[in-house]
Amino acid sequence: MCGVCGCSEPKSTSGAFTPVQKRQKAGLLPQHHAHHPQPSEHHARMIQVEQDILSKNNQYAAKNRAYFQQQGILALNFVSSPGAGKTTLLVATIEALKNQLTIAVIEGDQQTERDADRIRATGAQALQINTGKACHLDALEITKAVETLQLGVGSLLAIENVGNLVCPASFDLGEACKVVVLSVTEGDDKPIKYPDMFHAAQLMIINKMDLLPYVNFEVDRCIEFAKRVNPTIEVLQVSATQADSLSPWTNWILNKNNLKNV
Ligand SMILES: Nc1nc2c(ncn2[C@@H]2O[C@H](COP(=O)(O)OP(=O)(O)O)[C@@H](O)[C@H]2O)c(=O)[nH]1
Ligand SMILES: [Mg+2]
Repeated sequence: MCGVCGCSEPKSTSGAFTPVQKRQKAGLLPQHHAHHPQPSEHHARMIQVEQDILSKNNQYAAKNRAYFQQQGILALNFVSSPGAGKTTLLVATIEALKNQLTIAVIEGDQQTERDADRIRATGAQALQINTGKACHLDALEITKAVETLQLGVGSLLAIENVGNLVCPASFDLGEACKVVVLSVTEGDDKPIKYPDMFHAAQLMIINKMDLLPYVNFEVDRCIEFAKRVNPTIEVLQVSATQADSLSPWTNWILNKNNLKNV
């Protein structure tokens, strides 16, 4: 649960203690405050904090975008729930395109260097950002990562966001577009359950198509749901583990890469 973006305290519906209450009981937070904000006051403050965070983020995102445009770098922000296959897809994409395009990757995970190691095994540059408690990457983290990476003019920068279909939708990183990866094992109703993410994305990749015969997932219904929240969303169907299924996706990238120079 994110401690940064305003979604940090869940409502307890079961009567169980919320995380704040647990920390209060453990003596890690004060139990009593001199001033208890009224719910409306608290809500207004939360909105103000969220607006301040997002406005600051947008300033860094605009700087990133200007830099990417100036350098002819195509930056794509990959979002999905954990395990949808983002890293597998990126590894396969690098293998498929490495003779045509220089690809560098920024990896976002709460902990570990595992995904960056998987990318580096292909020979591509990768920089891991561990977000700790936070459930998304922000634009300043990308600014700093780009200062560390040696991105060539005209290269592709793939940003793998933290696995989460909620918060990364709100954070512009300066990317050309968000690519949402949804695997068939997650259910075809995710676009209407997490509409902000599917609304924010330009492309939905339906992944793990090889598993379609074994799961209850209707591709047409999924696409209809996605278009309900985002009528212009593009859709591709792939299996990241099957290289011969990837050409619609690699063509999409090459086309996007050419468009940025128009
Ligand atoms: N069957 C199948 N498994 C896949 C596919 N893509 C990814 N996986 C598996 O899904 C799991 C999670 O993949 P990963 O790339 O780590 O997901 P991420 O958390 O979105 O980066 C791994 O066990 C992958 O091997 C696919 O197209 N088909
Ligand atoms: Mg990953």
